[in-house]
Amino acid sequence: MKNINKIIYSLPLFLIQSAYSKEDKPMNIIFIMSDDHAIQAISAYGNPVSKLAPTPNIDKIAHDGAIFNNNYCCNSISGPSRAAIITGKHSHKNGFMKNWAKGFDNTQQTLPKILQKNGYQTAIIGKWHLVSKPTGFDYWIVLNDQGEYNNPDFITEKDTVQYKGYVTDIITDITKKWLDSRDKNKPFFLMMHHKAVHRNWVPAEKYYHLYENIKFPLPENYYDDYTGRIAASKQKMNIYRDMYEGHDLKMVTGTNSDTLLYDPWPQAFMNRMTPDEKNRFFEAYRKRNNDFYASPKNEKEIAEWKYQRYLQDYLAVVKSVDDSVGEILEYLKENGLDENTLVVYTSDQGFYLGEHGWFDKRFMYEESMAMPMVMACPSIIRPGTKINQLTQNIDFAPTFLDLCGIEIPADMQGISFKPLLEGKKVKNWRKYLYYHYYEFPGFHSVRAHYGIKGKRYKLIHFYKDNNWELYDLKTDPHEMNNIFGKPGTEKITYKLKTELKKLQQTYQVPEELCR
Ligand code: SGN
Ligand code: CA
Repeated sequence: MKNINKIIYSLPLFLIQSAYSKEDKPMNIIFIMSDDHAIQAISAYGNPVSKLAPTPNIDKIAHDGAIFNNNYCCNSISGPSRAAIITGKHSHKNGFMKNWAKGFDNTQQTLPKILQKNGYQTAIIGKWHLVSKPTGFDYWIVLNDQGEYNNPDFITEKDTVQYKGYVTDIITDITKKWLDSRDKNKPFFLMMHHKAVHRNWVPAEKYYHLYENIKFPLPENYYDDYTGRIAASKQKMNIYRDMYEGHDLKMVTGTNSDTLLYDPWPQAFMNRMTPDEKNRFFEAYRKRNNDFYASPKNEKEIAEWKYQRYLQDYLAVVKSVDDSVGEILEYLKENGLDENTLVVYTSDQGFYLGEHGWFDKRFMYEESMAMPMVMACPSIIRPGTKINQLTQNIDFAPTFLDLCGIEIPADMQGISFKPLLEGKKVKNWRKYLYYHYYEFPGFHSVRAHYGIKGKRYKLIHFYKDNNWELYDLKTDPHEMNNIFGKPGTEKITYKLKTELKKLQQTYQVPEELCR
């Protein structure tokens, strides 16, 4: 197949088409990625929270295809995860290590560029977040930085245009229009990147009330005191301490007030709404906001009230993303594209929904390092496939190339998991993943760290302060008990440190980035 592709893509298009037998028809890929969508908020993963706020369309992909149960990012933050996805390389290799970095070097080799060279039509619609201009795409229309929920701006090669409406719906509409107008003689690779579910979690108007009466279960470690975990004790991503009451929690100054409490970025929120939209927004939250002021509350009650408000909004935002996935699946079916298109749903990283008392991500702990991922394609994936091996975002690019029958460049660091999708047994699949977070100082004050993750144990090094953490995920799945240095852990610590060194050598992590 590799060689066939090399030959046929150097032929004129009409010859390419006739050269493929029906089975050999090149695969299309729709890569749907949202932002900050936690595994806990996807019902296919079965978490109690998601049972109260199900995602039937994302679940349908899992049901018809594969669900990844051990899929992780290499650096839990937006730009770096996106750069790892399109390059198949760890952050230090693709150069985009922090959101606050200078722009992504867009002259380097990327997945869309390789696909484009091999006859694919490529497009990106939605969040880009790599600062420099998207390259390797025949069509691109991207949000400005994080983008806005209401009446958002979109940037194209030519100009910046404000669209009317709710960002998730707009991205879906633009996607369907592009699918309609694309060159139907070519296979396509489409990246559809939602702004949702990113902070500050503004639901679509039709969903303002969706979960207002639902009480979500409080994580058992909501009141974590971070004993034995120094970096965790120094973060600034606590729901009850660090969330902005106006901007994030939509709290107002008093009974019947239409003035938000602290909102440092009105330009990205309130100022995007028309006066009528603003009125409807405050009306929708009025009863709940008045109820808050109706009786005095102690600290604990406020902390739990904030948790509920956060989840109600977050999950209402998820609902629109799930609707969007449903629309795309429907579109593929109606247009006969469902058999030969790989549909992927994932998120740029995981997210905290109150575990450890947190929102946001960045830490190598499970909730933020894990990325949800489901994918379907009837011609290659059996319904109900479960992938339990350790996979990582650096694997996506090599896997997609492999699925398209295109040679994987030797300098990509990820591994193709195509055989796993096909249900094949793979001997010697990797046992450990490498992780490295760099953005400190930065938002939420998470110290830089690197580490190694196996299925059972995780070793983390906060290298600036030389603090180590070790977790046994089997006995301590919520990573509350740092056992580094405890009697009985000598052997596993030695083993993990040795494997960690090996990974740093294999991936060629420069020493100066580890101190
Ligand atoms: C914004 C958010 C932060 C978030 C970063 C990075 N603040 O700065 O809470 O950690 O983005 O997120 S906000 O109030 O402006 O939304 S990322 O997903 O893009 O990496
Ligand atoms: Ca993100």
